[in-house]
Amino acid sequence: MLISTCLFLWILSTYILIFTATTGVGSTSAPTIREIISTNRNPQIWKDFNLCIMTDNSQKAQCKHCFHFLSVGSNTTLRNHIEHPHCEAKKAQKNQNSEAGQTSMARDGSVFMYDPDYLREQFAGLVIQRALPFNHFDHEQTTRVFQNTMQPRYTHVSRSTLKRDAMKLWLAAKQEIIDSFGNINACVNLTTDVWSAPHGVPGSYMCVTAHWIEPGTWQMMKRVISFEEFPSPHTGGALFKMLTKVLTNFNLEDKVMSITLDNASNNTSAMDKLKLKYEPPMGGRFYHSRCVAHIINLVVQAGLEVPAIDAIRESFKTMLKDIFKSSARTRQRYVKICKDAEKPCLRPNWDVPTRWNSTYHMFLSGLKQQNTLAYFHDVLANKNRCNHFPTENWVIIQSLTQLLEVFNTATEILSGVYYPTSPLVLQQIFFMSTVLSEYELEGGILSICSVRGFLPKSTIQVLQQTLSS
Ligand SMILES: *C1O[C@H](CO)[C@@H](O)[C@H](O)[C@H]1NC(C)=O
Ligand SMILES: *[C@@H]1O[C@H](CO)[C@@H](O)[C@H](O)[C@H]1NC(C)=O
Ligand SMILES: *[C@@H]1O[C@H](CO)[C@@H](O)[C@H](O)[C@H]1NC(C)=O
Ligand SMILES: *[C@@H]1O[C@H](CO)[C@@H](O)[C@H](O)[C@H]1NC(C)=O
Ligand SMILES: *[C@@H]1O[C@H](CO)[C@@H](O)[C@H](O)[C@H]1NC(C)=O
Ligand SMILES: *[C@@H]1O[C@H](CO)[C@@H](O)[C@H](O)[C@H]1NC(C)=O
Repeated sequence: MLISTCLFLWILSTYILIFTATTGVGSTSAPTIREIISTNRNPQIWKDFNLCIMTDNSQKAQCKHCFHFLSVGSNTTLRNHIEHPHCEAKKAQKNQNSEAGQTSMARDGSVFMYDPDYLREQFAGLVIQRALPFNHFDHEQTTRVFQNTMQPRYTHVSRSTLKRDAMKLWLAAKQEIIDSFGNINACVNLTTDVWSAPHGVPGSYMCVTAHWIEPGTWQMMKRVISFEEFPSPHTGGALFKMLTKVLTNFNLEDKVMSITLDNASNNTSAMDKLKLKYEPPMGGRFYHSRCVAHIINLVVQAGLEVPAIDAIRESFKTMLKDIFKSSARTRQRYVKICKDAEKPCLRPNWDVPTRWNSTYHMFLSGLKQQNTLAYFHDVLANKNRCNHFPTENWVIIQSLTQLLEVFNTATEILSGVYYPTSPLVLQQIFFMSTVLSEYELEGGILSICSVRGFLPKSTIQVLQQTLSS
């Protein structure tokens, strides 16, 4: 009883809110309610209506369920509104053939209908989009809160139900893509790579992304169409089988213009097999694209492995470790120095071997606090707590970071997802090779530690080869 009273109050307050909203907004030409007056007209009819005096002094009947205004003149109209029914709220109640009071107003004044199936679909969508666990709603307390405060007819949504709903949504979305590929009159480009799960989780997965230009709108579209376990060994044959499966399942066998992947021999053999099977357009000239970002990555990795550069990186890392990783007290002293000087105190981005951009970001965050780092490290070194970090290393790192910046920018631009990247490749390669040539000509700062040939001429040629392949 208490619950239904609360619910009633809640619905009532919603009504009042909406009511004030609608009357408050009434600056348009339509008259709004000025006063609700009592009436002793035919109570059989008027139990469902309020008799209202409007701002233009006319009288209107307002339906208590759907808030529509009707003329007071016709008893039949009023009766039909409720009994026939024309009233949306009454209709909804009838469709649900349930106890009265289950429909209410939505915030925009339309009729709100509680639909458990719709709710579960929304839950599934929420769980997918926000990457929530399937058991997110699977707790009796959640159920109780929902039932007591929002919807008494809410039923418990268990983990298995939610999983089933999510799978249903996924299948429907997949089918939609498959159907649209069936009808599309355009070429589709695929991008694929193999992804290893983070440590602790076994297995590796292959992800395939599709890009195409939607013929009607000229919009570039992007969909991840496959994310499947791809156990090693990642041989060319296995890769070929996986890709064939994806192409067949997605109606794409005669529509693929180009497939982009890392430049590796396994990938190449798989591409050759696919070419034989599908005889792609343009004699397959564009069928196998080698990922430029991956090649840039290889180039920079090779550059960073040059012993002199590696030594600089290691000494920089050691310097950071002296400050941030030797002891908590040392770190706190450093933080205090930064605070007193009103300078940024950034935690270093430690580099990881597989991502050269982590080295770039480590240098970058270090350079942002160069003065404080250099000062404090000198203090430590003067107390013989660590070795001196040579001042010229800072200069080299500055120069190196500038050089890496152009590669980082190119990688970011060419890794774009929502715009075509192939028209940008030439431009970015031009930027990179220009900067490299400048460094080579100047000899510049890098020659201090005799790292001339940091990136040999051949590297530039490799970059330029990408264009022709
Ligand atoms: C292509 O080869 C590279 C390097 O061997 C590998 O990392 C990548 O995952 C391969 N791509 C596919 C789609 O198998
Ligand atoms: C509507 O019903 C009331 C009471 O039954 C009656 O007095 C009134 O004349 C009716 N109005 C019309 C338009 O029929
Ligand atoms: C598809 O690939 C072709 C050939 O590599 C390229 O010219 C085109 O821009 C690509 N289209 C999209 C939408 O990525
Ligand atoms: C390439 O294929 C060979 C087997 O043919 C496999 O041992 C190797 O791991 C594969 N390389 C990559 C990078 O997947
Ligand atoms: C480094 O590059 C990877 C992709 O190669 C990217 O996902 C990551 O966000 C980059 N790191 C930073 C700090 O920009
Ligand atoms: C791609 O790989 C092949 C062999 O795996 C190599 O000969 C070729 O130079 C590479 N191309 C680029 C642009 O790196």
